Amino acid sequence: MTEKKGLLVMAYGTPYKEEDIEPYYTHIRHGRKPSEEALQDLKDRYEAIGGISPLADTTKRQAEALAAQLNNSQKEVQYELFIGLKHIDPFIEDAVESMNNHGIKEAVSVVLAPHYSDFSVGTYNERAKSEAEKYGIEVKSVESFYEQAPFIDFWTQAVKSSLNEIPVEERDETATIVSAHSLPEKIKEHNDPYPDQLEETARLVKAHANLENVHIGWQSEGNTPDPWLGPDVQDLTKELYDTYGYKHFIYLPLGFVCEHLEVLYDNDYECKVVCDNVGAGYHRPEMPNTDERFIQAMINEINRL
Ligand code: FEC
Repeated sequence: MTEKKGLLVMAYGTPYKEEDIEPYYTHIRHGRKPSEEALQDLKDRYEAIGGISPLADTTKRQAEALAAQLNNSQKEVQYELFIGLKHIDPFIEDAVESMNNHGIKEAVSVVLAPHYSDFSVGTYNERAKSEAEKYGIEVKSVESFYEQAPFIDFWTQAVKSSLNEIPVEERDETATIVSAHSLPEKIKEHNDPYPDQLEETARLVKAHANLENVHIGWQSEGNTPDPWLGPDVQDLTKELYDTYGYKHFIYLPLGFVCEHLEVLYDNDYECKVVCDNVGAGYHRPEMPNTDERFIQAMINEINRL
């Protein structure tokens, strides 16, 4: 008989309409309302990418692709999909409650983010597990999938597609900037694996794509007084241009898994402005979205639980 399990897919979440921006931002800030100025700044960034982010729709498509590919890959378990978001409804807790209403007793969970930090994936998993305990649901969680061969293969092909946009004679004068969302530097105090995992991802993509000039940067840092992991991708672009005079920059924001505000604004607008100012070419390949290799990377980790 086929066993039934829950598949809890967790993601950041995004405002569905303009009125959602304030409560969403307040939730990100742990209940503290943003100032008028900070709120307007965020509204302006959403406006600049077309009003709302494609994240809500892409998260749904990614979760559905994962459920379908996972169910097609084996016959022993039938996975039922539940989506839980970190900062907007349906929240992670709503998804777990829904699993209980559907009679789920065992579940696997995955966060749509490749690298582990106690600050990011750790908090999603904790919220899922503590809610599941209330209902007696057993949840096994994927912690990361950045090392999975299909994931590295996706980014290897992606960087090659960007290199192909560059004239052959200028490829040696091209820098690849691998990045993830910055986090407060204090994560290093308890040996959080996040910075090392990004470094390892960059090493693997560099080796597989046979690249020369690979640099690691951090992006989208928060607006708080404490220091954040750096260098920031914009500062790094300027520094690299001043030092090496690169003619092209390829951005691989591979700590994210689809096009959303942090990629469409922080890379495609802000980094492009820096490239335009120094007269260098800006390149950013398509993000994983529902690519089969990206989905397979998560399945491989689910199968190891
Ligand atoms: O497209 C969209 O609408 C939403 C895109 C979005 C993603 C995302 C992913 C991550 N974040 C991470 C950490 C932090 C920390 C703070 C923080 C703040 C924001 C703000 C917005 C926002 N984040 Fe986000 N993040 C996205 C959006 N994030 C909007 C608030 C305005 C701003 O600072 O720009 C700082 C919180 C604080 O102030 O205390 C920390 C991490 C990820 C990647 C992993 C994941 O997806 O969970 C880490 C997508």
